[in-house]
Amino acid sequence: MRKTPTWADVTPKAQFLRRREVLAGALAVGLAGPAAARIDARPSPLSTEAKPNTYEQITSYNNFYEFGWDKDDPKAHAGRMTTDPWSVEIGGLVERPGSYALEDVLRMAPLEERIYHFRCVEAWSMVIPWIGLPLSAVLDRAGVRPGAKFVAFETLYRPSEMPGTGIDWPYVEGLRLDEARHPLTILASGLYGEALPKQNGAPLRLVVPWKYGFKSIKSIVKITLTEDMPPTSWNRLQPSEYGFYANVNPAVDHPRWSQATERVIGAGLLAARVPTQPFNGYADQVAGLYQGMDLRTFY
Ligand SMILES: Nc1nc2c(c(=O)[nH]1)N[C@H]1C(S)=C(S)[C@@H](COP(=O)(O)O)O[C@H]1N2
Ligand SMILES: [Mo]
Repeated sequence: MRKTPTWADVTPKAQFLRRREVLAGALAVGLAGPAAARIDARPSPLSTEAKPNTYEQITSYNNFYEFGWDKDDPKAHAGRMTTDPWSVEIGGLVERPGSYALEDVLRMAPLEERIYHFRCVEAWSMVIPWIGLPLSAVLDRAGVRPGAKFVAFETLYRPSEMPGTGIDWPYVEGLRLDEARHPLTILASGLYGEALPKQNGAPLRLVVPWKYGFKSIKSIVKITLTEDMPPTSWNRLQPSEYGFYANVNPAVDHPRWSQATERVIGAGLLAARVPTQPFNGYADQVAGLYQGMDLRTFY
């Protein structure tokens, strides 16, 4: 049987060494429970200074439609999804296509700076302390071939463990290659120093903090480099409402609601909504990717 990834695989090395004294043996991520597993590693310089939401908030208010339409469905039902063993098939326009075991994917980047505190936004917003690695490191390891322009992602499709209906599964998403290579684009394998909870997309999910939440596809089993723009689930379902790019843009209303403000999860139900920032506050880093594009047309 394949070995469960250890702290050494998913947390910065110094942090791992410090924690080893504390945990005294409870090294396997799968064995360390929520209470045992908090770490306060130094976050990547890409991180926001804002205070992260609580573990409880991050893991009980989710969208993962394979498990139902309500925000509490993923926590209630994702537990039945088997995530070990796990492998990711990397293919298309790459030099080294193949099926990569999760542990090998997690080792594709150095262990420093694995903690990223990123804002995520939808009609609501949270700050989440992810553990992850740059997607670019994985793309480099697979060897992107000339001609590749997009990266397509696919979620596990296993109806026996996924009771959700209403979408043409599997969930698929995509990024332009330069978006995929941007240092803010990570593959997350954990949060708050623990292996990723299933409702958040265990064992490996995308995080693209300047885009609306739905781009950040969960429980990834397939990554394919393509020449053509790949299909995406929400665009396929409702093309007039969801485009390929899905950059956070408060100036453009969704056809059925304003996108100008967000409810900050944890601020209290009576707290005023706050203005949503262009590119979710990451404009300085990513606006250049879209220079010359009309972001009202390419939404
Ligand atoms: N496979 C899959 N990935 C998914 C989804 C989904 O339904 N299935 N929902 C998306 C949506 S709409 C959002 S807002 C985010 C939510 O991520 P979170 O629950 O970790 O906050 O996951 C995205 N990734
Ligand atoms: Mo979403």
